[in-house]
Amino acid sequence: MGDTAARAWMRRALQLAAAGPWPDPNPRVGCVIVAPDGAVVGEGFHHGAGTPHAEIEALREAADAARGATAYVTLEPCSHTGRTGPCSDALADAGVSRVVFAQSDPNPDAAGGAERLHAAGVHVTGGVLADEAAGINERWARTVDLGRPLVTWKLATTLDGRSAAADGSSQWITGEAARADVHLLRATRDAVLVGTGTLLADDPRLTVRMPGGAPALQQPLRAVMGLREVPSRARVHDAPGAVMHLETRDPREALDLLWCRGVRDVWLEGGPTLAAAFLGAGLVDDVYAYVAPALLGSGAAAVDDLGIRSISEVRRLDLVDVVVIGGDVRIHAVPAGT
Ligand code: AOF
Ligand code: ZN
Repeated sequence: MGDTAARAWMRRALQLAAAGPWPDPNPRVGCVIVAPDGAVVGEGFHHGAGTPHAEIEALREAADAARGATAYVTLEPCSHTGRTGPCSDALADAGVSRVVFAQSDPNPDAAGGAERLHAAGVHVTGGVLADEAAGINERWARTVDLGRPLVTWKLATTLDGRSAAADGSSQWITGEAARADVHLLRATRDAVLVGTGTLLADDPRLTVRMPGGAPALQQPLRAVMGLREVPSRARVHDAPGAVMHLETRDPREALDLLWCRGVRDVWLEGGPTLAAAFLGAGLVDDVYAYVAPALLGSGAAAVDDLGIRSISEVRRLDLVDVVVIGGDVRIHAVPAGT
């Protein structure tokens, strides 16, 4: 089998994988089953946690034609019984004679499928387009490594670093285009998190509202953390769907509760207290700062005291990109060294 052909089939499997959902507790995986005469007999991709794995979808379509065929899978077929059974056994039982996969499974519970297939007499080749496959599941792999959801902190400030005026009023520091951009980014996450302080002060809805009033494909979970009560009249209850109240002040505990609920990519819009708690605990993975060319001269910063007393202790971040949005600037940065 030529490497070029294997890569071409793997590209098709990667296209299928990309149709899967993110954020999700599971990775995005695609599978193509090809008969010895070069005919595609089955295709599938993983539709998210709790649904059949990509290989199972493709095997169902292939039925008897899987016998003697080659399966191209973007992730090493699993060896474990989780929400679904081991794909390595299903491939071997269906009589697939060769399995080509891209990325080894970084999840230690599921890894080992390659050896299992090999032991069952199936020819196995790994590492074909491994970097491309890893690329589409980069955020997923980081959540597996960290054992917690990723956290993106969003802040809006004036040029002089103020997020609220001296009287506490804080709405509309940035312009409409920047606010629309926030909604687009919120839509790429599976939870929006604020503290009870922000909830009581700003009464946010925490929903995704698309430009022009277009319906959002999916609304992130609305989550509020803190020990104060969430008033039943709060606007966060206006939209359909659940509001999760995380009754803790501990960011790690809040993330554990979200993780158990299947959340993997959190959009943090809390006020200065919550921001300081997450930053202080090293639990911020991405920062989006919207900076308006405006001055307040007094008022609160976006983050409370981080305990830094000297410039030698300054917390540096690596710049990812800077974009002008309407009359404001958006800076994306990540903690140095990530
Ligand atoms: C595969 N094919 O399409 C996917 C795999 O809880 P489960 O049973 O869905 O298992 C989830 C784990 O299986 C997930 O963490 C990852 O290691 C692997 N995902 N494996 O063979 C697939 N989605
Ligand atoms: Zn599987």
